[in-house]
Amino acid sequence: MKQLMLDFVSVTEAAAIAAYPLIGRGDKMNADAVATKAMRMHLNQMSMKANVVIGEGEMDEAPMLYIGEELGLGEGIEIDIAVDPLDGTSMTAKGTRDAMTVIAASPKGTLLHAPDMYMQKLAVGREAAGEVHIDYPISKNLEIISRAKDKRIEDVTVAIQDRSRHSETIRELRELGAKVLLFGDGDICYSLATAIASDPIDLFLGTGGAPEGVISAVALKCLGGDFQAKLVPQTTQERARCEAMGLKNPETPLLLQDIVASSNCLFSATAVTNTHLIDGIKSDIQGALTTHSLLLNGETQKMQVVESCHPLV
Ligand code: VTB
Repeated sequence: MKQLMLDFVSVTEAAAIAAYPLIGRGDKMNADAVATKAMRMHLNQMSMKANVVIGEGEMDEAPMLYIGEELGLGEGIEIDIAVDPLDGTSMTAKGTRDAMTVIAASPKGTLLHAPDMYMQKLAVGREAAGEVHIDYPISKNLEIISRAKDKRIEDVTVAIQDRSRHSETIRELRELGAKVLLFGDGDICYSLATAIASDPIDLFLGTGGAPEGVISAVALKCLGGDFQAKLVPQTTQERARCEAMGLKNPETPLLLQDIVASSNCLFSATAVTNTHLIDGIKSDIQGALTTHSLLLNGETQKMQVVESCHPLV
């Protein structure tokens, strides 16, 4: 896995560079298409046998990087990958913050194979890992975090996506005294922030995309944090898709080990616009680009911030 790390950074860098010209152009479909194409092209040049376990929808819905797609040169290490070519198609289109390209990988058979649908999520850093539970009342999880991090509940910061589906949770968090950081989009960035010691976010809660959830789980695993989830099928078709993938009771809590069963996992993200964690792509006067990526390795639990200067082409 370690040998694939730099290749994975190149994959997310290539996708981010492809999306860069589309910042602020109002065309989220095209931003997604170019990032996906670049990611797929690079993945197919890598010496590996990879299978997309969760990604851009299913084969009939998405032309590329769909669930079940085989990638790589078909030789060498066999891995599962979870992709979100652009966690932030709408942020890229609108020119707003927190858009990044993302990929996560783990040895074959160790990543959750799930449909692309909504997922309820919870993430915390190392201190409260294994202590919190997605089924506990919010008050209990806040107390656990407050004790584990030796801070008052008034000083616990919870990141949650600014959506009406979260209004009850937001109200409850405020009533309990926690600080609520509302963000527009891009929940991978905010969930992994819980495991970065210098970041003020202590807890991430909310319902968002399942691919983003599986990718976040890999990031939290790499950082020694915790991530728990429950799939939230909205229709009978979505429920049937869960069953077809072997998830008979989709609402059963998925603990970190159920989502990522190996610590030999990798995560790479490259910022397109400025994000909560790393800077977006910068261009010099001639148009040469500098990218910033977060590279995580579960085996060493090391976090690297990679700044790359790309030559003009
Ligand atoms: C979620 C979240 C993503 O879009 O999927 C969200 O996981 C979609 O939420 O990170 P809505 O359906 O309410 O728009 C992102 O924020 C960005 O892709």
